[in-house]
Amino acid sequence: MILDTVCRLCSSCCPVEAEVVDNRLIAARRKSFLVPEKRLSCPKLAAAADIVYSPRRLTTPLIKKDDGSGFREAGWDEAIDLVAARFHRHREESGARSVAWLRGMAADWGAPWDYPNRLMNLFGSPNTIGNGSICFVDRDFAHSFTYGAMAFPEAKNARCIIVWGKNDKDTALGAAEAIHCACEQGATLIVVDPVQTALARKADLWLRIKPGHDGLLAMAMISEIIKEELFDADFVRTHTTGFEQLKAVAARYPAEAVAEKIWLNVEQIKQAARLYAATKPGCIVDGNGLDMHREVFDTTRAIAMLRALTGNLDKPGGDVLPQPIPVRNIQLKDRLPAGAVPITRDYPLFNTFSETWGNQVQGCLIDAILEGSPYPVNMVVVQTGNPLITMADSTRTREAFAKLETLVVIEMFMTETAKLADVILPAASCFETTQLNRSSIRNNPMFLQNAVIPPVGDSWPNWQIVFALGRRLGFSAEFPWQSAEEALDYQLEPAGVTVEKLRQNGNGLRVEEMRYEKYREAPFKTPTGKVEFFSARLAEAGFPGVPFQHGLGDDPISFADRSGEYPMLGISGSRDIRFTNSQFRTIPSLREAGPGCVVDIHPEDALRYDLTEGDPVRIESPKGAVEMAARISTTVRPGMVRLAWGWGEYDLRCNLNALTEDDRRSPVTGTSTSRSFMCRVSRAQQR
Ligand SMILES: Nc1nc2c(c(=O)[nH]1)N[C@H]1C(S)=C(S)[C@@H](COP(=O)(O)OP(=O)(O)OC[C@H]3O[C@@H](n4cnc5c(=O)[nH]c(N)nc54)[C@H](O)[C@@H]3O)O[C@H]1N2
Ligand SMILES: Nc1nc2c(c(=O)[nH]1)N[C@H]1C(S)=C(S)[C@@H](COP(=O)(O)OP(=O)(O)OC[C@H]3O[C@@H](n4cnc5c(=O)[nH]c(N)nc54)[C@H](O)[C@@H]3O)O[C@H]1N2
Ligand code: SF4
Ligand SMILES: [Mo]
Repeated sequence: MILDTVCRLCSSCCPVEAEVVDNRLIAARRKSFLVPEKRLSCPKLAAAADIVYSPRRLTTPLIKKDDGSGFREAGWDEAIDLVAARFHRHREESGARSVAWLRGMAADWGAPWDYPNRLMNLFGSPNTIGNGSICFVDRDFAHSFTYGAMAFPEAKNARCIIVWGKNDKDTALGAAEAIHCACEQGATLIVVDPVQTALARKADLWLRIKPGHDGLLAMAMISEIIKEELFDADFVRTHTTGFEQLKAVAARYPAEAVAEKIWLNVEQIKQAARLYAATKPGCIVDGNGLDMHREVFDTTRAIAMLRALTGNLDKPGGDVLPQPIPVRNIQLKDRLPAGAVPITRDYPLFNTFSETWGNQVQGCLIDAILEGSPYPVNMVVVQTGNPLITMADSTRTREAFAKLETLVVIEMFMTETAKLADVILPAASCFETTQLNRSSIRNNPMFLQNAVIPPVGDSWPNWQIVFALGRRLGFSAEFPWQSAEEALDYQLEPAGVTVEKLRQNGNGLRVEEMRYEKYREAPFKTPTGKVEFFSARLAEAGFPGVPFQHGLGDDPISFADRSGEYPMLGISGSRDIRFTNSQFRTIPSLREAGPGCVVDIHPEDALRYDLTEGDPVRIESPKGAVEMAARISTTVRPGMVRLAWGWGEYDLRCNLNALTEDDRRSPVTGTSTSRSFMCRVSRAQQR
């Protein structure tokens, strides 16, 4: 049987066809607008059955033994009872707010996002925390403050594409196909990346920027576009506000003033600005390479302003504003006690810019547990995340999780985080779960993620776990749904769509026809109704009204101020197409299909540190040390190393976040500077 669903093995949410025989997943294939021979194939999807039926899957609830010597198996009733009892106990002892719920990226950010928020709001805790301060929500915030929503690039129809801190070939295959397609039709490609990625090699112009300094590049491009009068004067006059303020600030960042600081030359910057401004339509594909830097907010705002200045906003082949699906917000935020203050209280604009995102600064959780700041958290439920590996500063993170009185982990595998749990609730995989992902709510068309096989063992889908816990906590009226379909139909009611209808439209359902230049009919969703080059809201809150109005803060690279001892610049990079964050290294078909955990190092540095290909390398920062095998490569510059991301779960010696810090956060979004850091390298003892 061939069944339509959405793959959620990574955040790309590709629509796929699953081949199922006797309730068993056999294989799955990506759908695409391209003819089959041109489609990019995904090794994770090819290994879907190996992942789903991995002998390492958690298949029954586990409860930590009283003597601490491992776990014992339990039934769902006992496990949920125990979790509910702990919720009650901690609320009685220290108030509901001492219980937090931490969400990783795996369950998606769409319709299921509301479920734990609803549960926690009813319970009385404002502390449902996501990881958006280091993933894309910080960028969403910057887009939203500039033109009211996060625009998405329509690369397929673009004549000029800037790929800025994104590596779709390894991270988002649908988007990569669109870029390839446009390039085949002659589009100009500009890549901004400190690393020579496959796309950078193919680009008409590759800007090998200094990590973390993209904001200065964007300001220099704005400066050039304004100076040379390459902007779209009509659009700027009619649809924007604050142009004169932007012009004044940008004038302080001409290419001549910034080029050297950001490792580029003046002509490259000017060429990028001119190419982008003159080749219409153009789009900018911004990515996670811009996140995890302290300046992410202003950087991404400046990039957003480039889109508006050039009139590329909401045009075919430009950056299009979404037509979101009107789903019902079921978070029940009004049920939170009045005046409940979240642990992320220092980031009020970020906490509230969107109706649904809520709190996203996960570092605040560690402060609360370890320092009782702003107040103590004693119990955490971790769902679909592996913070011991994926949060900045692993040593501090581990210390915090070890200190918790109660840790509940909802997981598919026995991760480093799960090992510390008091209760582990086994979760079903994406092929065993029906849900509606953010990619389908944010914009048309909608694709349903369908349960195409039954849950493996006694695992439960996330929705079922949250609903059952909600009922056990006394909220039966608020969690009446016995199936994902019932809940989804309720959420989808305002859109006039049902799960059944989505199933009948496995190749995508449009609630609304695609429209461009929507700002001609309705104002931008900003306070002034225009694109805001200057934001009064930010200025009132004490932040720069125009990006980089007060200059670039101190060095955006972590530990940059350490003298001499840590001379190399390390970047967290190279997501491998075979793996998602800390996942899948225990799947032999994936692990054995390519290199292990490697650090890319330039031949000159290899010579300096006496390293040859495959040698074990020790990389140290003031926070800790890791060991990875040397891969000698000119994809990185001399003086810089790129560390493979996500191997810490498989081998703690490779845990990149042992090197990163969370001490200096973005004042606006709480983002940690875990993308780049100063470090030193040496040959490690042979393993
Ligand atoms: N230094 C550095 N740090 C980073 C990054 C980096 O590049 N460098 N990347 C950052 C980014 S962008 C992100 S998004 C975060 C990711 O951080 P996490 O969200 O912690 O990422 P994963 O390692 O993907 O962990 C997901 C976990 O969910 C489990 N899981 C998978 N599917 C399901 C499911 O359906 N239900 C349940 N309950 N569990 C499931 C998996 O087994 C896995 O253990 O890491 C961030 N941290
Ligand atoms: N295979 C695979 N796919 C994934 C994931 C995965 O772990 N593996 N994770 C998923 C998740 S959670 C996310 S958020 C996305 C992320 O996917 P992307 O948005 O593509 O992000 P990355 O691959 O982390 O980094 C993109 C590029 O940014 C570059 N870069 C690093 N620092 C800088 C900088 O300072 N400036 C600029 N301009 N570029 C920089 C890197 O060299 C890299 O080529 O991928 C998702 N898809
Ligand atoms: S890129 Fe691969 S793993 Fe990610 S959603 Fe698409 S098919 Fe699944
Ligand atoms: Mo992410």
